[in-house]
Amino acid sequence: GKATTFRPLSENTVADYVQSVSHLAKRLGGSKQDWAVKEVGDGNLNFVYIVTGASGSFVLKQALPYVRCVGDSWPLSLERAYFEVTALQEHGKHCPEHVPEVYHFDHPMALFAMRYLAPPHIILRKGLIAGTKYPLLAEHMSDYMARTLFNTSLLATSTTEHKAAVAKFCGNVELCRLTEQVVFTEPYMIASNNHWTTPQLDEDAKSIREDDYLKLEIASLKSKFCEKSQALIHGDLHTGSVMVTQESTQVIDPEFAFYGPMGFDIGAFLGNLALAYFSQDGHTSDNSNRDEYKEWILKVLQDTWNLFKEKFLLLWTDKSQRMGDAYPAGVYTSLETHKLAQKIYLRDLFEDTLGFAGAKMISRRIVGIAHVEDFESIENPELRSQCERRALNFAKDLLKTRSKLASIEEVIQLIRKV
Ligand code: ADP
Ligand code: SR1
Ligand code: MG
Ligand code: MG
Ligand code: MG
Repeated sequence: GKATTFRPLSENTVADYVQSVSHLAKRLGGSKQDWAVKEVGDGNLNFVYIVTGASGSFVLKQALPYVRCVGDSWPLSLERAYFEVTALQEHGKHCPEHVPEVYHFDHPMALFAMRYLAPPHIILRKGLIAGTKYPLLAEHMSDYMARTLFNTSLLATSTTEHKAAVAKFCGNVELCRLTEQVVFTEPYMIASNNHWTTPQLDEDAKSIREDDYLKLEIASLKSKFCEKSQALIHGDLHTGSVMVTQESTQVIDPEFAFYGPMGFDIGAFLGNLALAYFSQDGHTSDNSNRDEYKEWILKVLQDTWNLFKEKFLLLWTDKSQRMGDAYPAGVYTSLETHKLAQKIYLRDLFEDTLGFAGAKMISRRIVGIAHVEDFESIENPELRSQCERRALNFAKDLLKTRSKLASIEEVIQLIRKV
């Protein structure tokens, strides 16, 4: 029967577990002997199994009480599975087109089952490394971010609802603290988790640890990350958390979800696009010219922000959607005040977005603990470090000049200048 205490599964025991949950077994069809189980987890934290039967399939994801890529020396709460499921369901309510459906949740086992995103779905980061274009990417990601962020903010909800939701997600403190540690703290000090392409980037890493102005920018972003309960954010929205085909875009892996600043999600996505851009020169060994592809990445970056802004404002302008306590209709009666409020809100959000984009790029991805395949797959360390240095310099510029950047087009100009 169903377990009531935690037990880690393996490829060998998943089928027994599934057999004990009749609605899951039914989804697969046939019986246990016909089911195929394959562990495919390539993330840093969890175990992911694809389970297929005669007439159906699903993905089963289980959290273990530690960080997978480090081992049991770094314990991590099993409750992350609960927060991941809760966020998938909440975001799925607002944006079912871009969030996989959850079929099953077993709280004591810290596991859940969801829709299997079958091939040709591929992790976006891998598609970007391969040089594949996704024509609907900006349209879909702007849709996902505008709807999930707007609808979980005080622009759409009452303070009663909002406070209850904030309180619930405060329980995800261990994952928030992991981000505080690896994004906002360790890259700016000597820490055993840090690593980089050495010796090429030794001086670059040192200059980050000695840049007082940069550290103060990071301190204010860290405060914002910890204090600003603006919306239910995904919390780990890099290009490894998005699966794509030419027609479909699906956002997975919101285990870091909590009520935080919207700019942390938008910045994570845009920052990771910028990392993909700077890594392209390391992926020309197949003699493919990536110049046109680099332009496409910049276009996605630009379109994603501009479409996000347009869609977010459209939601805010629609009276039937504007039920939140932040701007009571009785107070903001004139169209002019309403427009001014929107302008200021989006201006602040843009600045947060650029700050978090820079912080994410620097931190884990170049000098911190968790690097990205975009750069790691460049075998030649000279070439890799040149790409990484440009990304690092852009990120630093972004952090320091963001308050003066008036549009995403100016950000693109900055990228081109590095
Ligand atoms: P982690 O939390 O460890 O990062 P992820 O949720 O990112 O785990 O999943 C790890 C990998 O498993 C993904 O990169 C993807 O290849 C695969 N995966 C996860 N969810 C699905 C899904 N619903 N359908 C197909 N593959 C999936
Ligand atoms: C131990 S740091 C692991 C990183 O991988 C997760 O997906 C998050 O991005 C986290 O920062
Ligand atoms: Mg992941
Ligand atoms: Mg749509
Ligand atoms: Mg994860």
